[in-house]
Amino acid sequence: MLNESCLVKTCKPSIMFTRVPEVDLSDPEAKSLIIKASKECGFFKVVQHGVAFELITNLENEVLRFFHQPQPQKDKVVPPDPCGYGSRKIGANGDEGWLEYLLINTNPDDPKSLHLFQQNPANFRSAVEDYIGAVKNLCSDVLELMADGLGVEPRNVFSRLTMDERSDCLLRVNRYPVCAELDEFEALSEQYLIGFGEHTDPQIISVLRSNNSHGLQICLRDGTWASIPPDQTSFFVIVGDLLQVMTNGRFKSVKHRVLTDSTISRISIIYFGGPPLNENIAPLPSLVLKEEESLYKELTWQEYKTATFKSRLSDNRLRLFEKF
Ligand code: GA4
Repeated sequence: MLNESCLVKTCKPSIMFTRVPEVDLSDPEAKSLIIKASKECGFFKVVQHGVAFELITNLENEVLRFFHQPQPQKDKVVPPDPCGYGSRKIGANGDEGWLEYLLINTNPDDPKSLHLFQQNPANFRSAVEDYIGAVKNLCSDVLELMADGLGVEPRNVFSRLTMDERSDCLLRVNRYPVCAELDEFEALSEQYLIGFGEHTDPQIISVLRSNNSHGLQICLRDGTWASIPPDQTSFFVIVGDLLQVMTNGRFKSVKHRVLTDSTISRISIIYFGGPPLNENIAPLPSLVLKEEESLYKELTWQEYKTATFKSRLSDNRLRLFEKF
């Protein structure tokens, strides 16, 4: 049965965002395009990214094999706290969505990752590790272009935070099943099923890849929801809360959500680049110009993360950092 709390009323059709900023990483203009997109919508697409398609399809196949197992087999993985296998419930504070997922700490020695890997064939572990290795570098390249484009030094001012061996990064794999009852329900009620409710990502940046399914939407600055056309060969970069703070509000962490695709199951794989837990996060002094004020106070990632995991998905968590 469809759960009413997952349904959202939205106007149909929501606008298709045909002008998604696109950045070719081999283009000398890449850094200025990234800066423009991060300021205007906190979201862009990366093409010519250098990640082998084979790494992506390998992981997608392993993930599908995992999700297609019988439910009791999947339930042998630890429940999400926050890492583990989860279904419908998102976080610990009452949010729900039409999905099942795996949340994995990118440090393979994390006890919960080990547990997950022990439950699954060796191929699963190597597919996860190879993918993380490649996307971690992509994340670092993008963060270095951001520093270059903003003119801040050193060049690794952002990327060192996600490349440290103590960096707190996550890999999330979501499967949004097709809902058979949805077509009829949509037609009757003009309501849509929420796969993953609106939220901003708390980390520095998130790097997302999905199969050829629809569903991802971002909230534009005027408050309209815009659907992102699928592109299974590219990555989408999402600016997170910590980057909004470090750039003193120049970059915007973008609100996004997923509505269920009524024709094919959606698989998305997201790498969340976060800093070490004890890292102090505050606006970079070189980005607080003389005539400007620092908009945010300093917090450690541990403090912000603890508060985040106590919040509801749609809460405005950045308020915790705000000075005024
Ligand atoms: C959103 C981004 C990541 O998926 C995530 C999510 C986390 C979770 O699924 O446990 C949270 C959500 C996310 C923000 C608010 C809290 C925590 C669910 C939730 C209700 C893994 C993350 O880091 O924050």
